[in-house]
Amino acid sequence: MSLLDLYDLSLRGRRDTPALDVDGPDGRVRTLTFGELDARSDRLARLLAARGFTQGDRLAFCLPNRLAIIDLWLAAVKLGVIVVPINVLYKGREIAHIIGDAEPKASITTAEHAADFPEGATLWDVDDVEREAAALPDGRIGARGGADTPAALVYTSGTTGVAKGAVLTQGNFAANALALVSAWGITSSDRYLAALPLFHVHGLGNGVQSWLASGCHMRLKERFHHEQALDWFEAYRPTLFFGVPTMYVRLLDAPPARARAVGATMRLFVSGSAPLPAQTLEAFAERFGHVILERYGMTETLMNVSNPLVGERRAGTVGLPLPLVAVEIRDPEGAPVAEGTVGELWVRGPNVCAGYWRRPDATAAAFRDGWFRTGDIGVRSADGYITLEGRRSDLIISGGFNLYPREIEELLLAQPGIREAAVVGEPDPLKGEVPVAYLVCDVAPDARALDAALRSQVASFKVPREFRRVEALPRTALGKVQKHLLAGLAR
Ligand code: MCA
Ligand code: AMP
Repeated sequence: MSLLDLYDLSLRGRRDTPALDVDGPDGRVRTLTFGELDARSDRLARLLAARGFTQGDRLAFCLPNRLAIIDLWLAAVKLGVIVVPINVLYKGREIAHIIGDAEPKASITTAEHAADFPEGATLWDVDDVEREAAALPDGRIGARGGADTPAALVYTSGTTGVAKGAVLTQGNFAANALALVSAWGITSSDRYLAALPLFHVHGLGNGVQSWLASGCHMRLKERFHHEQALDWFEAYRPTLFFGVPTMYVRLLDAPPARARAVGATMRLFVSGSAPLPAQTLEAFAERFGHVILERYGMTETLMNVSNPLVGERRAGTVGLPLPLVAVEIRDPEGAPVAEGTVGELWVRGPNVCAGYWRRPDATAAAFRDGWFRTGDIGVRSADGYITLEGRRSDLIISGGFNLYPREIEELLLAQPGIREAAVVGEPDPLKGEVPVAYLVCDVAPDARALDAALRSQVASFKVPREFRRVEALPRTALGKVQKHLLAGLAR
């Protein structure tokens, strides 16, 4: 099945129905129908084709949430072009890696982010592109792809400190959309408030795909602003919201009466990308009158497991496998473990990516006999609920954004006077975890200078909250740093 066939249920089947509200340049809300979105993306597809794009070419974007991302996503699907989303918080070296690896034919961005792109990258200003496309005729062009046609190359921070591109196909996005629409009961009557960034699969793979597959209405916000979020809920009266735990912690600041009123018109709050603390789920239920539905996924697999829409949403668990997704819990040798035994989650299904872009070694290491090794550690209860207990790698998730210590440790080691560095995640009530650095150095670390040096090189969520000096890093006999022992050491 081509993704366009699925989208056409909305783009053509609901042509005259209002589809999307965005903030217009004049500050007023602008409403577009599915038919208008179809025509806009036809025009953009025509422009891309005229500029030489054909099936399999990569088109990168580094943009805050705006209509242009919807246009370019649909245009790319229509042409079989592969979209490469780039986090707007990324700095020069992070962007240079993606551009060097994905080799996009062009990248669409704003003047603000253009300076962070490497020399030689072909950059197109988003406003110029939109203006030029608007002058072209609509009507479908291009080759509609199939289930195996790559649709996106989404970079995930690699354990080695080097991000790898997960090749997500049209079939992956379609399977994920259909699983979520059926599991979460999403219909054309829903109103989805979208504040997750569209450069990650939570916003792009779940939000945008569920919207297009169900033909519901979407209100797109440029980004989540916690001071304004409650006003958005009141103004738009959504029935559906997808967020990371940090957003739910922020929403708990809502005065009780306003929270109840928002809850009264909502149908479903979904949380994912990081663990939702049981206390947050309980406090939210108390305040908004809704039990948040927690689910689990990853960039490489889109969504795997979800608490049920109807039935018990069990705090601290991520629920049961989604339709068409098989989940097994296995031991380090790859053998399935007995029920109630902790092991690594392996998944298989039409949601799992085709592999890593130009990384046969990494692909071979991640897959075995069609199963994908998630690296997440968990346990399944007698009645099938899965609880995540940790990760095989030392991934840190801060506010729903992922970082691997190794990348930051390498940058710290390049700073003068630092002899050894270890970065670990520390619990934080708002962000879930924040990175902190333990340093062996010649003189007391200058936190401000280190902060500034790192901030110029990596996204702000990767910069350690604190720099703590230690005499030595605790190591095993084999020299591996024992990160769990670090917290007691700082002086
Ligand atoms: C955060 N910042 C941003 C954005 N988000 N800047 C521009 N655009 C954004 N979208 C920056 C702020 O400028 C600030 O930078 C810092 O982050 C904290 O911002 P603040 O407003 O204080 O944020 P908050 O209220 O704490 O909320 C943060 C957040 C953000 C909005 C919840 O963490 C977020 O959008 N998280 C979602 C990430 C996500 O979509 N993950 C899914 C990955 P400074 O520090 O310089 O001042 S996909 C995944 O994990 C799998 C597949 C899955 O299961 O979903
Ligand atoms: P990413 O690399 O951005 O795709 O992040 C995927 C990772 O986020 C998964 O491998 C999990 O470790 C984590 N994750 C996603 N959803 C949840 C959840 N509900 N609870 C705990 N961890 C989660």
